[in-house]
Amino acid sequence: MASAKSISVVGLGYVGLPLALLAEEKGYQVSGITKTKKSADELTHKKTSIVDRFVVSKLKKSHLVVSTNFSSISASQVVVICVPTPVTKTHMPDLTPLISACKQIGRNISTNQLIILESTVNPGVSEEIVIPLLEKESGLKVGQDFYFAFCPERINPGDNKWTIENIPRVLGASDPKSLRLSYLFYTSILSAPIKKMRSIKEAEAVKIVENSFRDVNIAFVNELAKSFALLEIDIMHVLDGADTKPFSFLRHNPGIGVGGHCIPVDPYYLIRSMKKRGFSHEFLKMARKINNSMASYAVEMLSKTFKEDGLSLKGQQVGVLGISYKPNIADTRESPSYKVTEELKKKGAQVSTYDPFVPNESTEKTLELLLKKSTAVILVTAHKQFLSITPSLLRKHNVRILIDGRNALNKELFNEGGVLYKGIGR
Ligand code: SAJ
Repeated sequence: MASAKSISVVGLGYVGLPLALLAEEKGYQVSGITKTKKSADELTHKKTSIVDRFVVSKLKKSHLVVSTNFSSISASQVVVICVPTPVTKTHMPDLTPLISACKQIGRNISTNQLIILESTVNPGVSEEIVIPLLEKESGLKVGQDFYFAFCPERINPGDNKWTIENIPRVLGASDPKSLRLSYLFYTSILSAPIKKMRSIKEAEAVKIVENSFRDVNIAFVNELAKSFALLEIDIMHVLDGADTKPFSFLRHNPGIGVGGHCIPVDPYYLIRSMKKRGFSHEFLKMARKINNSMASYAVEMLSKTFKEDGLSLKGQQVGVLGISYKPNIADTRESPSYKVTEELKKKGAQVSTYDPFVPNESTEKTLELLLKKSTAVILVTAHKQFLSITPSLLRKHNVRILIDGRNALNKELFNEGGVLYKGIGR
């Protein structure tokens, strides 16, 4: 790759855009390919909804050429595929964006090119779907005419410590030359260590394992939260205690649900692909069930709290604080806020929403306007702005109940301040 001068990045979202900007910073000529003319124009005019510090600063100075046209690929030595691999509403892996990109790439591959897949897929997809598609469309043979590697992305949106440049990576390839070329490419742009796996399948499995690990650990504390609530034990205090153990305990926190494009999605890739092979991932499925139950658990908690006052949730004005899935970013994918809103409406509540990072989906323009309209609020996303909410602010607007879906606020302060506080497991 030392001789490589130009690369193409297919898919310029949370994964592709930082990669394209980093490669440009390292001296590559980069052409970006995106799905719609609208997003191509926005990026060409240096506009993006991604709030990542690296992206915002680099995009302004970049000479990135962005189009929807795949023909630019033939002039690149390296093509990196970073298209989304979501799941459908019924949690089935949705490979259509990947398949459509591979068809177009296959039609534009030139010999000796290195094709790298970064999108998360379950073990086997590269060799059973992606490579055959590239070979079929191009008439070329992997390992001889072109080269292929899989390097799962590990972007952590909003994280300024672990960035695209310093997060360690794993790499798997279909043959020694593909492994060598892809290793050379990544070492030319990353400062982080790169672990060479023995096969593509192993590299595909690494990503699924690390995100399923997180999902099951979150489900573990979510189940504990439900049980400790009945024991009137504050789970956050218990986790503070467990966290004093300097080894073999990795803290996770209970919450109102698991959102994002990775954690709630990746386990389904393994669940679905292994079901086809006759194996049932009971543990992963149970973890998904527990995490998906937290939104209705929080709404049920609110309903019970009104009932304790002889009131019904039906007809109440409830404010939902936060739409995005994670604090201080605008990404709403798989956010539990949608389930919370749906469950509230099912129980007859009038719902207002406010998220400073997602104004176009918020029903209220400001926090004050939401509080004015609400008798109770549910915090779904621990945005910085919400951490400064005080009992007096809620009382000023006659908000009497606070469901803290992220255990982000001070329980004692609100209870002593005349607002009924309920957390998740506290
Ligand atoms: N969540 C909990 N409890 C926790 C941690 C997270 O309920 O203890 C919820 C969050 O509120 C959010 C969801 O889970 O709704 C996902 O949170 P996340 O911090 O895992 O955020 P992501 O989706 O940005 O995860 C990324 C992932 N990075 C990649 O997939 C490349 C993930 O692998 C990382 O582990 C994670 O960042 C991280 O460590 O922060």
